[in-house]
Amino acid sequence: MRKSFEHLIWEVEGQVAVLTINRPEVLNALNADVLEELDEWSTQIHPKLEQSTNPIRCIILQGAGSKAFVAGADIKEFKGKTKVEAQAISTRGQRIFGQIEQLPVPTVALVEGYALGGGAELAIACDFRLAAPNAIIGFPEVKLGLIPGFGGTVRLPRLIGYANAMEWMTTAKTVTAKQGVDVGIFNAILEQENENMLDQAKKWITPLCSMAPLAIKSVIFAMKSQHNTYSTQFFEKEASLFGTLFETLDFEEGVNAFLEKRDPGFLNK
Ligand code: CO8
Repeated sequence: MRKSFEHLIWEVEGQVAVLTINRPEVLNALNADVLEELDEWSTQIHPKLEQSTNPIRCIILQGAGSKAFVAGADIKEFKGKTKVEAQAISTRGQRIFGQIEQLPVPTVALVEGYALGGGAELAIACDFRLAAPNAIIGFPEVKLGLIPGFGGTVRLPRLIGYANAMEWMTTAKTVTAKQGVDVGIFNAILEQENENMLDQAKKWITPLCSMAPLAIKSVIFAMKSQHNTYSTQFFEKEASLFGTLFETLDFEEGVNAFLEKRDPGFLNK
């Protein structure tokens, strides 16, 4: 595997590996380069994790800094994209997040600060989600005249139920750590004030790392094979609708409003 990435930090310490998305100046937003690196990383790490000599028992995914896990896809790269290009990016992101979802060891998203849009979609492609006290998770795409495009419309309803998912994605609702635990999107809140979040996350996964590795793999495999019975048509529909919205005036207005730091005025066009 590539020794170093530009925007990803990959560290293995004993049984636990940590992948850090490292663009804190833009709240770890996923631009084309980050997606490329996530694609490379997830493709290359999978066969290594399958090997019986592999020491890694759990992977923690986090964002650099305490302000954000990932604040979504990089909105600054949206401008000027055609419907076809946007659909292709959506399809690619869906595939990459699918690769992450299919990794053969447990994955844990450590959510400090914002996990929004594509960031929330990355978190829900992981097996577990741990919330820092400042965690905020949600799907604000409709504020940009968009919908989730990296599998969110498919995965979220399975995780928090149809009605909740519908409400979140149509109202851009975001929830706190406590609300997120109540609805089941977060497994736990890391609440020790004097200890950093990563150390607490490592403690949380200790039971996972001490169980029989082959049994854990089998649980994951059994659960994922029933949970991931998504129809490819669902993803295709999401990507197609996502792309189509790129040709609307509401999308143009939503993105301009974000970039100009003002509220959007939508036209229904
Ligand atoms: N993309 C690009 N830049 C971002 C993003 C983002 N998603 N989020 C934050 N930033 C940048 C800001 O522009 C700002 O940069 P600058 O200093 O140059 O102005 C910097 O990060 C710090 O952010 P703020 O100043 O805005 O920090 P605040 O604390 O005031 O606000 C928020 C934090 C609430 C998180 C705010 O930044 C925000 O609303 N961000 C956008 C969140 C969002 O809408 N995410 C969803 C994006 S759409 C998506 O993810 C779809 C997934 C499928 C994509 C398919 C691709 C084609």
